[in-house]
Amino acid sequence: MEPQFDLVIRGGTVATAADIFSCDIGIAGAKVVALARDLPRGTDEIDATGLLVLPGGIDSHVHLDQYQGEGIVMADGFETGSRSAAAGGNTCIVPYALQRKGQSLREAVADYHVKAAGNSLLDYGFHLIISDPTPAVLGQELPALIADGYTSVKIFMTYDDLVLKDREILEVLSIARQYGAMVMIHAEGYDQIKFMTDKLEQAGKTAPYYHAASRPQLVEREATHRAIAHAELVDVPVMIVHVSGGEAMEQIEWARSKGIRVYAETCPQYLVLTADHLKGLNMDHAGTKYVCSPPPRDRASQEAIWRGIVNGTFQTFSSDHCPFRYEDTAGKSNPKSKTSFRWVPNGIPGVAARMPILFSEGVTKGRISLQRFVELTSTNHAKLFGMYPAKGTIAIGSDADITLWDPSRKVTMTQSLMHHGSDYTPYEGMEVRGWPVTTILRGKVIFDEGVALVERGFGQFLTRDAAGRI
Ligand code: DUC
Ligand code: ZN
Ligand code: ZN
Repeated sequence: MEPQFDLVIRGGTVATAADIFSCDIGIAGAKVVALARDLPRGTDEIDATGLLVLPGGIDSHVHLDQYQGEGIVMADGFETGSRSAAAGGNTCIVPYALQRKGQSLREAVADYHVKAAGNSLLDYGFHLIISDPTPAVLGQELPALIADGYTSVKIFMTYDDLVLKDREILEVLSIARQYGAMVMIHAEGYDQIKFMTDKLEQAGKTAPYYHAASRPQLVEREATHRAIAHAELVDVPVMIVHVSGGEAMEQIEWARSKGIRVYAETCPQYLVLTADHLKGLNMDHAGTKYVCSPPPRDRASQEAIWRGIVNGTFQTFSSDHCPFRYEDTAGKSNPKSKTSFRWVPNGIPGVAARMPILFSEGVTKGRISLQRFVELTSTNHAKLFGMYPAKGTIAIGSDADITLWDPSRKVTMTQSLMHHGSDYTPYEGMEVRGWPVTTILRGKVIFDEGVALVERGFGQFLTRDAAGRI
């Protein structure tokens, strides 16, 4: 008789956001079809004894092959970026499709489909970055794209090429409310950053370290407050992304106490890096390896972020993978970046390091439960971005997107384990305990013990439901 299951994962400890239990998992085709002890043999078998069996990681904040300005090239496209994500225990990523000023939003989406098609190892969707909310974008393109399953957008309160005026933010929020999209907001204020940057440069303070000084926490706090006020006025939920410290958190917590629906994301760099990393071991330019926005802060901020991870202020933990090469004139070492921090491309790689860092610092060190880890790294991403329950859990009928995790493996993180296109990792030398050993997407082992087992193109584009609530 033909086996009933194509794959049985046997003997592991299954953890979802809700539960921890011991059972086998029966997979037929791409789906989980049985959860029970002592399942009959499948065509293939994986012995997961001693391993955790987790929903595949979902990283809802990664940048791949994204336009960054003349002469700058992102270090990962969809192939290397998704491979790095798979190495880090992820099965699904949501990068950005960026609209350039003057460009139609549809055209931007089409461009990013071309970049991704046939390249991604992982399933993927796109958030829409709106930089030019013209009447045509707001009136036709955005509503149509949301209806087509692009149910989230990102908007910026800073950067010359991306910043929206307050009135434009309100208009985008209003469309999101009408059609059920989630708006992710980069909350740092344009004018304050410009003012500080000019003053620092005039004082000759141009080294990478001054990137952090040019956008102190109050810049993030002010913009977070303003973003929340806009959301309150329009009466629509928003997500404040890459929250870096206690000051923005206080705004978010205050808003929640008033019943305003604000979601919040944080990232590994705000747990394990500080602004001192931008000093680059006294080799000035090496500090550019850590330049990202918002910048990493200080120990007190790290503690504040932990508080938010533990107490529920944060719903998602994402990498904000935004990779550039260091030894590259199209990356961190572009000629202008030597003249001032102003020109250093903002972003660091982290899609492979995200889950190991949170597991090790959070679960292994006893700060958070395994269920909370699953919620922060997978389930809540699926819920908020319209992919649940196909993604983000282990349940009968869900996609068999599963990460086998060795909770006791000790690993020293190093560049070669990241499988990304950057020539460095900001987490070089960091010791972690707990590591993803096998990544399974729709029932197929795609990455095992450091080796990719599928070709590029295995990943499928996901149209997503309307933004969810948690
Ligand atoms: N914002 C991001 O979300 N990623 C990298 C740079 C930035 O400003
Ligand atoms: Zn951002
Ligand atoms: Zn980002």
